[in-house]
Amino acid sequence: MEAAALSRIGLAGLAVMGQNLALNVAEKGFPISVYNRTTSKVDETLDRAQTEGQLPLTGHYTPRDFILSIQKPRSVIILVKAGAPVDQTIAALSAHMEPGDTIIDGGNEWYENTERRIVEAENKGLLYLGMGVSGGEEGARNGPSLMPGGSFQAYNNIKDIVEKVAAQVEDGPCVTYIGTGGSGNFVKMVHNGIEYGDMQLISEAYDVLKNVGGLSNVELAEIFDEWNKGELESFLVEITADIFKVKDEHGEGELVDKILDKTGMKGTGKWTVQQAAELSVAAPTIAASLDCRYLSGLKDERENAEKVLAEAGMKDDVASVRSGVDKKRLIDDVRQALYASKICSYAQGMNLLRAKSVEKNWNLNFGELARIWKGGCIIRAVFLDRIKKAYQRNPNLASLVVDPEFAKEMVQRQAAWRRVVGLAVSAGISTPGMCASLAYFDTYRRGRLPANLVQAQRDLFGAHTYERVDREGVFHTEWTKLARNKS
Ligand code: 2AM
Repeated sequence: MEAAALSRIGLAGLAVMGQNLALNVAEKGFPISVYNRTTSKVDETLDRAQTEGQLPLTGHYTPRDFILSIQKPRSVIILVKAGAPVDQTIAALSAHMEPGDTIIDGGNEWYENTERRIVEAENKGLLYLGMGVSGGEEGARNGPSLMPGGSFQAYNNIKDIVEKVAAQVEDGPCVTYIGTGGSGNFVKMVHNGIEYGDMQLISEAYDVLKNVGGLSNVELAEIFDEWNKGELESFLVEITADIFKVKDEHGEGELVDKILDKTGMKGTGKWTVQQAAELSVAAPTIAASLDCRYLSGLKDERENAEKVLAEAGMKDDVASVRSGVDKKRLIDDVRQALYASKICSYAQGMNLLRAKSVEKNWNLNFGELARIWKGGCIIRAVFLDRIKKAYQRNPNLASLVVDPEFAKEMVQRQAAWRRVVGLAVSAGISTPGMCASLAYFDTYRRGRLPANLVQAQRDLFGAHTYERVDREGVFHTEWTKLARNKS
């Protein structure tokens, strides 16, 4: 093959994300080679490249032909299922690669797998990136948010490509070099955890508006459309408005009411909560959203519990709470509660990232992370620009909650937030995400907590000792003796 015919980059793994990302790369003017274990997907992608604008994309049917069709130093993106398939694909492709070539895993991979593969690649002289890709099918095709971590040299080799392929916002492309090791995968994992939180909080806003406010789907669509013009403007709020508008083709009313209330998941939310626990970082809103997915899965048990508790005398208080509610005020309160809850959820996600960054020496730039999430990805939102600015004002910000701008916003919204949570509690409508965020806020902002009592208990039964507020040192007290033998 002549040198001129070589592709600039390759992509292996042509499921939905792979096909769309490959077409995106080609459309941005970078000739790309594609490969898939099952060759029919290569042909499918070739067909799409033709019909979607005669894009510069060539299909290859063996790992060898695929690799040899790429110009050196080669960069190859892999988009296959996380775990063993990535190792198998790397083995098949790297057999034909040469020192200086780069492997880029674009899957939702566990960051430690990436760190292992970085070492394995290094042993062969290969460079490696673990690159988080967010934005689903549409984002992959038209502009995702990209989170590449690993070899800086490897990043520089593809910088011009990823900067064109990524979503574009007013302050640049939604991609940046995240850091060394598995940082790209880790950041993508926390992004997904934050996404769980956002979706949970929106579903709670829906639940309260629907059941406490009595809003119809038509009204909900209007409210979410309106919210999408203000501080809550975001992809998730926008698509939520659309969801309420879709009629059920099999019957009366809207499709949303016919969907089984059991949430699926692929694991990144669980990893986020596990990592939070490992690093001793509180992430209650994200944990609540994960717990809610687990509980949603117990559909039969929940239906049974509803019945058993009704028989035991449980009353439905929704109607009585609803009768006392000013609908207009509730809608405005829920908007504020959602916003304040989101700030706390993002504060948790960012603080988890900071803890990991310190542990791994990744030197993460939180303002940049907020910036590359402004476009392309599922959590894209206008509000991320405010987070970016908060970290630009103070890169060592202890928590978003104490950024002067966000602090003001929290104070302005807290009365509405408390009203919503209070109403939901009295109506028996569970709002675990909003409650978790509010409790996080109220715990974090209090200079004195009842942890003194917990320390006393620990010292009483386990001689774990305690410190005092008024003098230096470590103390132990014979609590029981002093309490019971007063004389
Ligand atoms: P396939 O089309 O040959 O199944 C999502 O499943 C993508 O991952 C598909 O492109 C799939 O290829 C690929 N994939 C899954 N397991 C794989 C493996 N062990 N080796 C190579 N590709 C794999």
